[in-house]
Amino acid sequence: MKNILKSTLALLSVLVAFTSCNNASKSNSGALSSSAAEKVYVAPGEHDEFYAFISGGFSGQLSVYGLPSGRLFKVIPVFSQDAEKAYGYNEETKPMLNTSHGFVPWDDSHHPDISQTNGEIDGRWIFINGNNTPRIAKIDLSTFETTEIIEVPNSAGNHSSSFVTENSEYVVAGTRFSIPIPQKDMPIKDYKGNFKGALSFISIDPEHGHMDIKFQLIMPGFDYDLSHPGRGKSHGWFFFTTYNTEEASTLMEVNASQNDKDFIAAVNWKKIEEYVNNGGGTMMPANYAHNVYDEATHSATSTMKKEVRVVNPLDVPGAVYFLPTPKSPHGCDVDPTGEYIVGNGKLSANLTVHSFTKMLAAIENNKVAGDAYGIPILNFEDVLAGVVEQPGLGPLHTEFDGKGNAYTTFFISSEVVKWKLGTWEVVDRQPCYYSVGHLMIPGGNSQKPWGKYVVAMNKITKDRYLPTGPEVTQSAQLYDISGEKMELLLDFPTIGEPHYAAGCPADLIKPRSKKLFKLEDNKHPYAALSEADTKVVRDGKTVHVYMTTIRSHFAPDNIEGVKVGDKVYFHVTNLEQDYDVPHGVSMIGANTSELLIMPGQTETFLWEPKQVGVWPFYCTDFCSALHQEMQGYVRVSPANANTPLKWSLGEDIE
Ligand code: K7E
Ligand code: CUA
Repeated sequence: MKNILKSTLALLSVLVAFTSCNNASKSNSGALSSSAAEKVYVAPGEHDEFYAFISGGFSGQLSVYGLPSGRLFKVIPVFSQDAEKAYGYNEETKPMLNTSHGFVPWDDSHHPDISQTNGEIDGRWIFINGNNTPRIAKIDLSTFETTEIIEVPNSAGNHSSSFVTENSEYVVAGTRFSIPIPQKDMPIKDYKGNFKGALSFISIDPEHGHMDIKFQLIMPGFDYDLSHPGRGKSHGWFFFTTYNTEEASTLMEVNASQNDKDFIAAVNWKKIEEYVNNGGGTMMPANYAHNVYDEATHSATSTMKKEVRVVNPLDVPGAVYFLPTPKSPHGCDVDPTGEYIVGNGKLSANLTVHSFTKMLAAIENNKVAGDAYGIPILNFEDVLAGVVEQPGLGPLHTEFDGKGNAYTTFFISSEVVKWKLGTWEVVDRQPCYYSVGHLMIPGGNSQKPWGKYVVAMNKITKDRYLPTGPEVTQSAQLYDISGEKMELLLDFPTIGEPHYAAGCPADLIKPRSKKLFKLEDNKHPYAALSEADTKVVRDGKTVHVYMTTIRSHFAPDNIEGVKVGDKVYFHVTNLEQDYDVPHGVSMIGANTSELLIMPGQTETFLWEPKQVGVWPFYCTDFCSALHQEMQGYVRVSPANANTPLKWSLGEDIE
């Protein structure tokens, strides 16, 4: 058995190599027609039709592109420090990266998902998961800034996340790795039966989007890989793929690939919500960070939360079922009607599609095939809607165009395959260059996809771009799917490894995009709202500089009386009230990044001068014709000097 599996895996790797070469030779003849070039051409000064938010994978960030052009507009810092925008470096945003493990300035971000109203994308917020130190972040799509991060306790490898229900009631986090709950010192070999997997339902406040863990469902110790919400008729349910139902803890590529079928866990969250609202579940001690950025103070605060509500699925009969699904399924995708649940079995020859209606009937008729740790397992045949026969090798993810078609990526055979819901026939296939992971149709996780384009996100690019040393770019590919046949239009490089993406028409976001922060709304405790308010204040060895910027000077621009060993905080307010006029500031020898301050905003960096002298600072963002004159000096005296504290602008310090 094990040997057979090993040879299967070996064969699969050969196939990867084969298909890649095969594709490479095709790619030369794959030169695009001029009509393809026209379809992606967005003339200078024109706007793209869609936003695409592509996860940064191991960069920990989220990048913003236009479709169809593939142009990169912004990298939004989320889980990783970003010196360009001072995120995680300035005093205001450092608390965003606080966790129960302390300051964690990196994560692995996989699945962005946009908020919804009535099953349609509403363009208010976008959520994304941190996979490594389990977290979910919320980005405000009026500022394109990360405004909230919540850590997920009892979790490890927050992978089946962060998908949003159709009225943004919940954003969901499911653990990839099961662990002891609560954590404790125990032998790894005792995994089976003792480790557990938490599925977390995090409520979203409809007005402000604030996140709060409503409950965690403590499930058997499988790996919960991906998930999607029910919608329409299946609204109120959530579906999670599992693998490693073998509950192995070593040599997983073999030991977690033994069972012919793993499960999709179907969770009736409405039922559990009702149970919890009636006082069900138990509060369990926990320790997790909740970090919130306040737009009025332009500052984040981090609060450690000390308990979480956990629910044992056996206490809520009828709330959780297992649907047998071949074989180590990865993607768990629900079609726009909410009827079909696609389990993308990585090691399965066929693609399995479950029927929500049949699932309800099986539950109704109490047709149960067995149980796993007391959770009922339904019969495979009772819930099966159909199979797509041998569509390709290594299915990962499926999206829908809203016109009755599904599109599945195949990692090993490196292609996107289009098939029909209901008849399960394959109608088209197009190669990917190479080894595609996720794909994205704008509005994909909703009742209303915009089935004009699909973006395939590829793991390997090899010969597609100019070489850049051993590390070559990851890449996305854009296909036109408006016709019967898919047409490859464009390759474009991505930041980090693109996993999932989310997209929507630009018109949903553009009109709400903020142009500046109003100075009169600035409640930062160290703001200087005019040049008259600027000052330098000493408090022991700490010095606070209340500084302003406006084209083209700092106030003050000469400071004396700072000493070696001081902690100097520069609190810099940008007095500009015009669109697109940030100023930057940096100080020689500061052990942190520059600041990039938006109009009306205040940001702070810390400088600890170590050397006596007269040291310059300057504006880092080219803001006017006299940007190069936007500079100043700080005089640093010895630690025991008596130089009086003074500051000025436009006059000599006396
Ligand atoms: Cu398939 Cu993390 Cu969604 Cu990558 S995962 S591909
Ligand atoms: Cu301010 Cu350059």
